[in-house]
Amino acid sequence: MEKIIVTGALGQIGSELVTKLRKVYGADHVVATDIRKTDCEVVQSGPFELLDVTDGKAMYDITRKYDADTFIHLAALLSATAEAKPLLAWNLNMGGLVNALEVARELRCKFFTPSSIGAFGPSTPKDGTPQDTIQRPTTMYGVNKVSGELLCDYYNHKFGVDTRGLRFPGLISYVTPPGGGTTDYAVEIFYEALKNKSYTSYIAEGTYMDMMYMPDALQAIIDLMEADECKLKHRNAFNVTAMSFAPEEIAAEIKKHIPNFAMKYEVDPVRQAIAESWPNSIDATAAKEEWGFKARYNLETMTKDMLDQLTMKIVKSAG
Ligand code: AKB
Repeated sequence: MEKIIVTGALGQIGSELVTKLRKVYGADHVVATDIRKTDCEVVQSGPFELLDVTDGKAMYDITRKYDADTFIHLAALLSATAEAKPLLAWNLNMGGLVNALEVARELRCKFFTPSSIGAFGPSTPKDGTPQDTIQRPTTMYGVNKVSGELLCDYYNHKFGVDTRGLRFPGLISYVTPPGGGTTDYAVEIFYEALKNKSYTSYIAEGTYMDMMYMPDALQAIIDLMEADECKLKHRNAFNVTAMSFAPEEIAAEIKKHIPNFAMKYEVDPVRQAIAESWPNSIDATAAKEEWGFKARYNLETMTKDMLDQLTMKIVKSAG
């Protein structure tokens, strides 16, 4: 990867990925793009361009202007927002993806886009969900993700584009909050625990979902993109996970650090239904075997680091 374009660069993954890629590959080698521009590190620390991913010509022009050889396409609506605005989700998630794949085909870029545990549905085996299994999601987000996985495979076998992807679980991070996802509770809980010593979960007790701490997710993207192509049997949409927990388990872990932390439940039926349609835990054997995927953080180490980092962030912003 010499010159990398990132779409959705101010989102939850993008804002940390751009910073990490600039450290590894050099600030001038990573072009951040987003539909909005704010006064943040990503905008200030290297090249930045405004880009609406539904505008294929603008996307092509920017990629050509910087002579990029790698395209990382992150811009997308998450599951809960996509369920509230299904047509917008189809147009943005699929329109943006096909534009990005076309740019990668025309300009011969290596390509990455994330899939999700949302690509599975109620008829998928729930525990230890295999890499290759039934994918009949019942959400618009899931329909977008399965279609996206297939489209990336198609661009690879039809046009030879070097497409790669990961099925991300819920991502937990302290830099940029997620927005409109089903797994967002696992991030919100930390902010509320530090601020109010309590959290009201919109996901019910006993609902298990896979999760991963952002540093592991960023390393997984780089490792997959740097992996030897000959070793990849799956190429797109590798299952990756670091932990699986239910709301009461993350609450118990937080309580070890904040003993008077209290958890309440007010279940949101829409997000609960989405969560129940997803696996309890997925199997990442293919990613481990084909390109050496390894997660460093588990529930215990992630919780400690999140609380430490957020505490520092709060102290900094207060001072
Ligand atoms: C969401 O909750 O929509 C995302 C995801 C698991 O893809 N975090």
